[in-house]
Amino acid sequence: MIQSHYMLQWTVLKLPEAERRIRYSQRATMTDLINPYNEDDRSSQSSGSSSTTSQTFSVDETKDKKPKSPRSKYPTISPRNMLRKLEIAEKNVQSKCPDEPKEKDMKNQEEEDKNQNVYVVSREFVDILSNATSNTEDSDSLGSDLQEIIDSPPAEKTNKLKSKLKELENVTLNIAITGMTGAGKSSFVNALRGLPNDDKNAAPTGTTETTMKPNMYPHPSMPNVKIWDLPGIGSPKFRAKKYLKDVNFHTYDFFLIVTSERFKENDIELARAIKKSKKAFYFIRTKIDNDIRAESHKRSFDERMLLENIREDCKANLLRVGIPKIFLVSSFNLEKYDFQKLINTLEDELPENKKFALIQSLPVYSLEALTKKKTYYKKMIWLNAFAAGVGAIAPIPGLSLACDYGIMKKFFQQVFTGFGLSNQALEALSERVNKPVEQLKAAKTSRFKEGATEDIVIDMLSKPMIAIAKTLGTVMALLPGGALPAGGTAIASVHYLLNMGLNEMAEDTKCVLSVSQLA
Ligand SMILES: Nc1nc2c(ncn2[C@@H]2O[C@H](COP(=O)(O)OP(=O)(O)OP(=O)(O)O)[C@@H](O)[C@H]2O)c(=O)[nH]1
Ligand SMILES: [Mg+2]
Repeated sequence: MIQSHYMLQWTVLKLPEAERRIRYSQRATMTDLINPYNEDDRSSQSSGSSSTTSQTFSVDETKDKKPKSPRSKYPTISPRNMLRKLEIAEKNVQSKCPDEPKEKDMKNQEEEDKNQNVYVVSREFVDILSNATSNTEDSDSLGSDLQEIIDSPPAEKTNKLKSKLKELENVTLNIAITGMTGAGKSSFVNALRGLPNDDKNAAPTGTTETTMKPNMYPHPSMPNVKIWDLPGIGSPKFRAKKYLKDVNFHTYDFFLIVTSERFKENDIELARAIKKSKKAFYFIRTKIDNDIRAESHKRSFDERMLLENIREDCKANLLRVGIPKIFLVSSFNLEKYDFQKLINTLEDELPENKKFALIQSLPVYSLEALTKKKTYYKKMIWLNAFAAGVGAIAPIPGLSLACDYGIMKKFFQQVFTGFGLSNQALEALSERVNKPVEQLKAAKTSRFKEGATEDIVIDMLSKPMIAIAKTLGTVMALLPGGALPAGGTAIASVHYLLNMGLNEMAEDTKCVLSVSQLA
């Protein structure tokens, strides 16, 4: 007993020295250090201790084995033997440490290459989590919400995830379009909704039409995004304060003040009143295509200069409003001029949930718009994957994964409409870009070309590709923080499949844009 106590003390004292020597060789791991003490126990050890390191300590130790004290799990090993082991370990380490790559490293590399997807996704996961934890002030961010959900008790997780998804789906965004009579307000409303002016659901436009009261136009696929076509402000007796009261200004998240010429006194009046009521506003100089057309016959025509002149002219008119945000647009060509700049500005200034709604609701008019949308859907994938995986329903015979595939189907349908791949959206696009709709439809070649159906989801879940997806679960389960709850494999697999579907539909959209000559 006295001897074993002495040994214990020796070991404790000697460990830092052992660690120093082995670490000095820059090769050994903590498992290497632990193993010599655990050899007796290895069979009963948990899988946490790696057997690959055993060769480092290959000396036969049987003669050093002594019965362990029943009260202590500490090793009983003589100091002499301990040093011998360390010397051998160091020799082994040095002889195995030449600069050229080792077989094991190459294998690891191969494995890493093979699972490149896995690592990319893992990094993305870590990013989301670190954003979530570093950005605690931004209570609106999806990241921190997701973190909070991950941390909540298992029984609450599914409901919280589903309600977060619902919240994102139901978030309301009210956009007010105002400006002079005939400025192009209703046409801009239609453009934002991805509808041509002559669509049966479009806001009425034309030189004789006049919008007399606020008209609400829900977005065709996101009814909670509401675009309000406000009455014109052309009357000489215009009173901005009364106008704002009449149109119930509280309703709107921000105002877009549209003009097709110079901004006039009424525009300035209105902007100042909006500012006083603490709402955001942006100036839209529309019908830019008309200006370009009118000037393009001149020999000195320079489009960039013309746009710059219009911008400067607008600024000069709006000096009394401070530093105005002005965007030059054409409702018939959103892919041109400043429309994307307007969206980027709104994206910067809107709260997280609202910008989600805005980006999702916009028509895909260019590659840039597609990329932006795809980025938002990628963020949504985490939430959907967690919701589908954590709330796993009972396994379905024939499917290699138990998950709530209804959530997957809904996500795919959202992406399908969001990317403008539906027949209705392609018909509208065909009219705008003057290409036969059949040609646009033929550009879609993915499994989603006819729509995101339940059969596709079930088919995806039945394929052996799930095996690859499952490795994701393994890798992600190793991530620090233990953030993956039970069901991690399902979450990772669903994530993998949602990502795959999103990429396929993005490819289809690229092809449609290309046929439409928008990309
Ligand atoms: N070329 C071109 N024409 C446009 C654009 N926007 C609107 N127009 C045309 O301008 C005219 C008036 O457009 P509307 O959208 O009806 O204008 P409004 O501001 O809603 O008019 P009121 O409701 O009467 O105040 C229509 O003939 C539109 O086709 C544009 O960006 N480019
Ligand atoms: Mg109108």
